[in-house]
Amino acid sequence: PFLDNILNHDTFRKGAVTVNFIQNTKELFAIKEPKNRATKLANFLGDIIVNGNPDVKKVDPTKKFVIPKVPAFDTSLEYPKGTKDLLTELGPEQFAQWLKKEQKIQYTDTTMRDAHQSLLATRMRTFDMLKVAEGYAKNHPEIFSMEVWGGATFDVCLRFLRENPWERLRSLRKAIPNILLQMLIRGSNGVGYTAYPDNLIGAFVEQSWENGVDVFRVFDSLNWMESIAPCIEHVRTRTKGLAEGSLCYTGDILDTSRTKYTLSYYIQLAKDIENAGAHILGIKDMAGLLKPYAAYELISALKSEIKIPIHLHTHDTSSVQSATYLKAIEAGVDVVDVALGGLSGLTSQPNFNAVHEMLKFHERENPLDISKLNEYSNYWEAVREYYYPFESGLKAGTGEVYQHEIPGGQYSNLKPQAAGLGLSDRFHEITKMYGEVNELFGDIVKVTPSSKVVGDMAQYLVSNDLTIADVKERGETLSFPQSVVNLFKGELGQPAGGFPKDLQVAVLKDQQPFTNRPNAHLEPIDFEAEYEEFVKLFKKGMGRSLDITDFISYKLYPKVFTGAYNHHLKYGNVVTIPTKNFFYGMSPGEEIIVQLDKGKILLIELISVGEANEEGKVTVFFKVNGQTRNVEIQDAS
Ligand code: 3PY
Ligand code: ZN
Repeated sequence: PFLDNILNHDTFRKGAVTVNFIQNTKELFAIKEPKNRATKLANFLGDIIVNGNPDVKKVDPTKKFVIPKVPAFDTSLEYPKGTKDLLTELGPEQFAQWLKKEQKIQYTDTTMRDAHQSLLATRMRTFDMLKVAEGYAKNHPEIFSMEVWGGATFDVCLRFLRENPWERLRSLRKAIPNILLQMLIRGSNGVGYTAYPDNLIGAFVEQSWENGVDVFRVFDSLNWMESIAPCIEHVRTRTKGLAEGSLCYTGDILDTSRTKYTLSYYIQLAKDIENAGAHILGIKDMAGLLKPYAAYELISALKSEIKIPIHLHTHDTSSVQSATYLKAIEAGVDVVDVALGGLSGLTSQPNFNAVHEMLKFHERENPLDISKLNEYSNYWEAVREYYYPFESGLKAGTGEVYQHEIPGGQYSNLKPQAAGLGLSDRFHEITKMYGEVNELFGDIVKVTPSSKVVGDMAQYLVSNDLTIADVKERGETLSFPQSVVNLFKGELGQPAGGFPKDLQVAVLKDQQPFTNRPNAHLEPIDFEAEYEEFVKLFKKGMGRSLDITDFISYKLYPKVFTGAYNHHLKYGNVVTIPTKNFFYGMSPGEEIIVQLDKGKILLIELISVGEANEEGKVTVFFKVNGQTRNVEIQDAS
């Protein structure tokens, strides 16, 4: 590039070069940004081609992909008005009243968050979402909300996809200005696995709103109001969005032998959530345990006990959850969560397209353009193929879920985790043990992060050939996984009825548990001073200046953020690489288009891949926008 700069410089071309030309001409040393970016991306692709994507553990060389067909839409068409416009017009309180009065059943589309979190280990890339976001929002303005952010997506974006989650949010907001965007937030645990200082959660909520979130589904993994209420308060005071305070449903209210999570337990919790200022009540059935008749009873009771509208979320792990929706709709639920056909069912949400058709000619029908909805389902069905290494392998609904109670979002992660421990062939032992560990822990609510603790314990026991009886008999001699120690110490809050005392002593040994809010033990963030430190630490930027959202990412996930930052310095912004190439590289002769910015594209063709030299370096030959570009990649094998 330096030589190019000299050759192309006006002074040089005019033949007016003097002795000090190089020394005095600063711009010769500037490497042009796009070229630099192109080189970085070529290095990234070269690395994937030579070494594979480290996140893909097994490649099927016979796998064929079909090109996903993006449903047509009129780009010049203005966005039809939707719920986002209504929220802006009415404000959150009146919006909630509108929702409550609305006769039509309302739909939240979870395709871009929970659906892929639950089926594909959260790996869906922004690239595939943006291809359809605008068209979808223009074709289906009747949708209540789209869940597109939060939960595990934040962590996975940075850790595995090397994307900036905030950039994902901003791009989706831009493409979907008319429909409410929704996120999932784990109360005091934010989008992480542990409690954070209150003022960090407050800033996170505020920035989420500023960057595009409208509906905040707030829950706590132990249904602990002391974690839910402060988060609702952040939404109410720092945003103009909707606080959807949520109760997590577990157990079975119809089973009179189970006396912990009863109908009256849920009614009390719902009242507490309403009193904490929620605009909407969420019922978060994360494992898909809410059976149809139980749903009828629960929703009917809540409808008469609370005033705010009710939003129901479930997972179709058993495959009977459309029936649950039917009964819930009959009982007057206001909104249900569904996923587009191609990414629905099993551990994901019930099928949007099918639920829509189920309600055709019903008095609460909310008619949408079904043929277009089917086209979008087909799009996701094709896109899903790119993510085949992340499928959980579950092929049919399972009645076992009522015994193990594993959340849908955890199920697809548990399999690779078990494989990582060399326990693939003992997976069903782990799921059975998961249920037994839950009993041992006193029957707790299991959802991120408490569900992870139960999973860790189940895997620990199976991999060490230990039983529940062993823990009961000689727990004090065992050294438990760190997450179990943290749970029993009170770091995730307090479960209903407290922890089983004997087990708590065995787990904690000589440590003392606490019973107040874990946040009370955390120093608040000193935003001014720590931000300054942060800017110094990451002063190279990422081709842009870092801002408060980057700082928040760093405070939530310091190591993961640093990894993503270093990846960015080395390879640039990889969000624009097509998914097939991001995971599987390129084949010789293949040409791809990479959109850098609006109107700026790179045409990248892989010419050939050389042999490794004595140092194990492989030269990969590309043509980038017609010019040959070679990169040297260290073969890691
Ligand atoms: C999450 O917290 O990520 C969940 O989806 C819980 O169900
Ligand atoms: Zn869920």
